[in-house]
Amino acid sequence: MAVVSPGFQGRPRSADTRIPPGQYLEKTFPVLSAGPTPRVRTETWQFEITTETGKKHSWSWADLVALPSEKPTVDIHCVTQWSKLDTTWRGVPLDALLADVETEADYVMVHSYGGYTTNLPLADLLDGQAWIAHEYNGAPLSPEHGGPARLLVPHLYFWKSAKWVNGLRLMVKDEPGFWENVGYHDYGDPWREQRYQGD
Ligand SMILES: Nc1nc2c(c(=O)[nH]1)N[C@H]1C(S)=C(S)[C@@H](COP(=O)(O)O)O[C@H]1N2
Ligand SMILES: [Mo]
Repeated sequence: MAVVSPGFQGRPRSADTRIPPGQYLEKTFPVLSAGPTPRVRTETWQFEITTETGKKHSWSWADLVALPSEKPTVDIHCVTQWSKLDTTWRGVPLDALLADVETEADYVMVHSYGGYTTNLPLADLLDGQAWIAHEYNGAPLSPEHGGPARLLVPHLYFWKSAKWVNGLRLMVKDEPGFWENVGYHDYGDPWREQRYQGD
């Protein structure tokens, strides 16, 4: 005889259905940085996209904030097992920055002030899935969370969301970034628990 535990079907589809496997709900906003926080001034800030042929496209801070921005509210998932729901940002969608970039490349290396790097497929930066975020919770993004601007790719583990971002290098072949080089996954889908290479 089948035993159905009471309440199973009536379980609210709330927070728990938005927490990927192996994650717990975090209410604070932890800071996770592999090194010191670089102090990046908007006066000298630059964002540069380099294609596989070496062609460069660059934006100053004034260029960036002049572009139409969006206000995504998204859930974020760190590989150290915390997830945070309904975080609110303002940022420029990568679609806008990549619109005039001609490329045959399928992969991207994201570069940051301070030397951090992370790799992901180009497709994961397109179609409204990723932003150069410069506000969090209605205020300028703080330095410890990646200010003045960070990448925000909420559908992948949060190590892909490079803080203090300053450029993208388009790659025909995938290459590992900072954490990927020491065993973290090249893609990092939290719903498939792609924490480490081979997962
Ligand atoms: N430049 C840079 N970006 C980074 C990191 C870093 O060490 N340096 N850490 C990554 C990791 S592991 C996570 S979980 C998030 C943490 O972002 P937060 O400190 O804003 O929570 O940033 C990611 N981006
Ligand atoms: Mo992380």
